Amino acid sequence: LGAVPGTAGSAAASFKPDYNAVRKAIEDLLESNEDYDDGSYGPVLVRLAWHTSGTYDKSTNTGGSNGATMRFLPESNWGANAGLAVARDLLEPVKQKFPWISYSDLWTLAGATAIEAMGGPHIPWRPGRSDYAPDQFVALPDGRLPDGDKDAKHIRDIFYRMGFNDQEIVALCGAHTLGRCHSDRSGFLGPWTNAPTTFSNLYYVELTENKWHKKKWKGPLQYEDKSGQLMMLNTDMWLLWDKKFKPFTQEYAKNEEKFFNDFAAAFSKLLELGVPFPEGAQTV
Ligand code: ZEM
Repeated sequence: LGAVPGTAGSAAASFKPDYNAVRKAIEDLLESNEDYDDGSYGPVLVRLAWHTSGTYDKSTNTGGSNGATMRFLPESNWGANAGLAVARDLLEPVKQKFPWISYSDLWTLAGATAIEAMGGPHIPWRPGRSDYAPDQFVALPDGRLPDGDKDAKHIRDIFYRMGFNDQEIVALCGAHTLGRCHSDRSGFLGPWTNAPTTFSNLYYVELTENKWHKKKWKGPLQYEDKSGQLMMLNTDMWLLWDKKFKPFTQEYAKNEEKFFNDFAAAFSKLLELGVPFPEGAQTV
């Protein structure tokens, strides 16, 4: 038996962590509050898993989900992380019930579990992350996560830094089929699709088939459709405007199975960036 996170000594020899029980506890939370947003905490849990992982820089091997550094200032207060306390607080009772799991494993497992529970693909996930103590790490510089009002160059700067290619970028951004923007969090407003609690390829279908124009309002630059109900960020529009991104966007609009496979691979990779897994670590 390998090292079990959060345990020490001989007790570890007989202890077998039950990740299915943790998954079940996460699933039970998803629709536990019908008044929250569109009736599911799934999207905000996916965003937590993304933001805890998306700080990774491959050239310095810093950032990523290992450590769960978003528990601490200044990262907890980054503008990009506004609203994610909702997701962290939601998971706190699960951490109390299963104290042997690290926050970093729990947050990433919650994202993977939520994707599948909302109708998406199974996300291969392995345990092995550990949490840093507050005095055990150097705080990351702000600015590692993308800004929605920027262009294709910015998207590539951010995602190439993590080690992703153009196809993986387009696949990952399909997560915007889920959830919505909140004016009190990012300043942007509205959902990308009419089914924000179901994982599907609808984001690419809307992007390629709907008509998008700049929203006239006092808020930040964003696009809206004719109904005014659906939105796209500037970065979303660039998945259509950039000639290298566009073929992937079109392919995913036509082929949901291809999207599911590519998303599962890219999201699983995202959750593992920079994690020092023990040798032979297996998916659970
Ligand atoms: Zn998002 N995202 N994201 N994203 N995201 C928001 C919401 C959600 C960008 C971005 O600025 C924003 C990825 C990529 C990128 C999710 C998942 C993933 C919001 C709205 C913004 C502004 C936040 C708010 O107001 O609550 C940008 C610029 C991106 C790349 C260029 C990737 C990759 C994701 C996962 C794989 C999800 C699920 C949401 C919805 C959250 C919610 O609370 O409903």
